[in-house]
Amino acid sequence: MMRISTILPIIITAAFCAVGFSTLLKGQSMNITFPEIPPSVLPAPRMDFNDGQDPMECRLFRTTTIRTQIDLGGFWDFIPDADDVGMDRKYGAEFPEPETQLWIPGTWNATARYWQYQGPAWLQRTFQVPEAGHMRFTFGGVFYRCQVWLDGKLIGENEGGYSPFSLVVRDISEGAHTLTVRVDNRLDDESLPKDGVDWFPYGGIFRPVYAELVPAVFIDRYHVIPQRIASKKADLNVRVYTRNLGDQVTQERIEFLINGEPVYSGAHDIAAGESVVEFSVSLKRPHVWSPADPYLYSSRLVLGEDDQVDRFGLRSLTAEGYRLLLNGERFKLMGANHHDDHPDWGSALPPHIIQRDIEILKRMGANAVRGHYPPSQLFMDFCDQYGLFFMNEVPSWQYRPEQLAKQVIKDKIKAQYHDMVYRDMNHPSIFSWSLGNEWREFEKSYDDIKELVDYARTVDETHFITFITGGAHIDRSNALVDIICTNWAKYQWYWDQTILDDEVGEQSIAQLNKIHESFGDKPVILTEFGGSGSQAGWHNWGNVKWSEEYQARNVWDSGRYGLEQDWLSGGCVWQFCDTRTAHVRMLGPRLRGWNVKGVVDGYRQPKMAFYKLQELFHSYPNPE
Ligand code: ADA
Repeated sequence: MMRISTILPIIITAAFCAVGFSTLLKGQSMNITFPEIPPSVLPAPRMDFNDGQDPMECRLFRTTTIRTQIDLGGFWDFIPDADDVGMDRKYGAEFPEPETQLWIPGTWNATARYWQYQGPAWLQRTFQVPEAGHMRFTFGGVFYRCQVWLDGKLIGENEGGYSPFSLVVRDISEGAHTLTVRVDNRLDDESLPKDGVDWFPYGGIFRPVYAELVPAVFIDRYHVIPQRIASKKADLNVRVYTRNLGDQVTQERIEFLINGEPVYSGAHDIAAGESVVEFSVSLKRPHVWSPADPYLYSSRLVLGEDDQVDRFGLRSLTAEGYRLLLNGERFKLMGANHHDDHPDWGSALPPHIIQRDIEILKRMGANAVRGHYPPSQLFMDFCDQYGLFFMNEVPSWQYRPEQLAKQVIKDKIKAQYHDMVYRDMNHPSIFSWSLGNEWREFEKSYDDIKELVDYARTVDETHFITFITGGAHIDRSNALVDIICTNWAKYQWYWDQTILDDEVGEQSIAQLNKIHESFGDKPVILTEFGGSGSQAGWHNWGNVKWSEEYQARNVWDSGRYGLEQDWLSGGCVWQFCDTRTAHVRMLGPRLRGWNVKGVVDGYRQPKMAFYKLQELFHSYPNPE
């Protein structure tokens, strides 16, 4: 038994501790505040007319009320093919003994076993078709090259990881079928993105995959394109992309509904193969979309025996000299660069992680996000719904002039650009389309850039078209685009003696100001600002490289400069969260093989820079 003389000191110490601790808690006055997420987005607005759940979790709403849909997500048999023998051995028809099962949507690079694997791999699953008919298979994103077999027969292939692709199979029978996919995540000098890109080339079927029974004449997609938005009326053009599997023109009735109300009905000839049908509608007293009031319209298009549901929003984004106007009012963009990346999920971000990222961005005070490639459609739906603009881009990242001069690369840029616009036209959150990022010595590539911009203008002229330059470098190619986008930081990161040096800061500012001197009539956006890495939790008194202090200071000084200049229309911090980077970047400026320039870490815990950015963004309110 313990004697009282022994336990008394313990009791006294414990009592002191308790009193001391509670006093400490009471007296605690931390300066960190947590601004609430704007009330307009909590809870997420419900839509009156198309709230049905998407069974594939591909969208925030159900995209059809007619088609039978089959979710092809789940466990697929998996085998890597490091010796690349699967084609010769006809794995498409005779799948070998699998090594394991992989959860789809998912990437093998997020599993312990295949963490580093880059090469071809094979996946297979069976599924049931409830009734015979024409079947359309849609893959939301397969990185990077793939071939697809149905019941041992090759039905199609695709290159480029970030846009969906569909394959149609006629007259599929009722019952069990097998889908086999070969995926290869090796990149090279002519891939898009190229080998050595500064993010991880996660391999796999990493976005939702599903099948649908479609009639012989069906809707591939439709775009609602605002022509004129005034306070009393908005004029809209509806463009329907149709597929007719027969070989004759057929006549079909088209009905169009907005918020459940029929607004158009007409008969249209639908040509065999792929074709486009257009009609116009108008809307009284339009409710415009903005980050402060992200109002969405619901719509449904019926074509004969098929239908599709989608949302759209109405907003006008224009430039008046260097000023950006959103719905006629001055607007500054404040955001973060976002990669599809998470230590546990890799590039296959599940819906709840996407939603949380969006809520963290809103809490930060952001009204925009930028990506190096199109994110998932679910991400875009969340941007629409929560009120975040998205600066969309194709992953033509840091090509050298010799690469940009190659027709094969330009054609891939054009193809991915087309697919990006085709998928995302209806999202009011789309701010701009970018043809690429930080092309090297891009002044040598004028003719190639002109070819790409000319192409982009044939695809869509209703959004800003741009490309992004590094380090505030500009030349005559910038005159070709609608807004000038540059990546810039006040202090350097890649220099040996990385320091927060005033002289260095003044030089960077002088370089940045040259943009306004040369292109005073165009809006300028800092597409990446403040990029500095920090090891989460590492602090010191000296503002030393890799410390949270260094990062916070560069983010604050670069961002504040950007927001204070009347001629600058805002920017996006580089970057939202820490991200894994390509194998070739394991050493040198990448800590543990990660690009640690996130203002939150990989698991989304805040660093000092997050709070500084939050303070900055919340002190520059945009008009409600
Ligand atoms: C550039 C590039 C980013 C990233 C960044 C960095 O700004 O656009 O993708 O590589 O540099 O971290 O250095």
